[in-house]
Amino acid sequence: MYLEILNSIQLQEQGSVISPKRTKVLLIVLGFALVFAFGLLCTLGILYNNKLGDFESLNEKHIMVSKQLSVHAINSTIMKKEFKDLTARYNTLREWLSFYDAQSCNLSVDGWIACRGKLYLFNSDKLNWSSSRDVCVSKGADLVTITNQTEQDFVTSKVKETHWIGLNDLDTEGHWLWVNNQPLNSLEFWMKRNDEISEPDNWTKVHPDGEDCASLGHPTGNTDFWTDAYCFEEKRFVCEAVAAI
Ligand SMILES: [Ca+2]
Ligand SMILES: [Ca+2]
Repeated sequence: MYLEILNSIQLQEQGSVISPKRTKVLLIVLGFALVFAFGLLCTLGILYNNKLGDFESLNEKHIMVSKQLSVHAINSTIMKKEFKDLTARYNTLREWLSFYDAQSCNLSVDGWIACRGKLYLFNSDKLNWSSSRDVCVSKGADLVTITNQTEQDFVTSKVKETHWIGLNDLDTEGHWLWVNNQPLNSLEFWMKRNDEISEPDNWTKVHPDGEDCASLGHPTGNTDFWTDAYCFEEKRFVCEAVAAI
């Protein structure tokens, strides 16, 4: 715009003599143009400074978050290593305890196995849960209660197929009680399924009452976990007694 005005003046100077009134108008227009251009430059400068401030602020946050992420990554790596070491030590100790049990748990009278102050009887007869319990009680014992990992490892090491244990939710669905009336605590060994419902699933497809008695293992699978099953099913069972019989 400024150049156009100058060109206009030059052309007019070249072509004819400019009147003072016209010159004054042109100077006023030129003045406004300069003021407008200056204002535009100032506005752009202010906008630039604002954007620069925003950028610097974002840059500081970016650096701070990057540092925090680095710290978390380092902490995560350290925790993973600690967890791996802990797992290795746990498995070593667990194997040692199993080995110790294998050496120290001895066959006692009438097929009972003495282990850690308890007596266990692994019955090969197949009975429903209630009758299994009756047999145990008749021997001064009860169905086994499993209260720690070592006991779970010991019991499962002795069975090759599913066995009844002393756990049920016969009175209240989902409220599992041991035969000594102790509720099942957080230590449990229910079978976990990744893509299906885990045990206990109170399966009702075969019988509408669902499954209310716990057993070691599954009729078609391993025995190192628990499943709930129909109490009328006939299975082998494990008796446990605290005192010598
Ligand atoms: Ca149930
Ligand atoms: Ca089940």
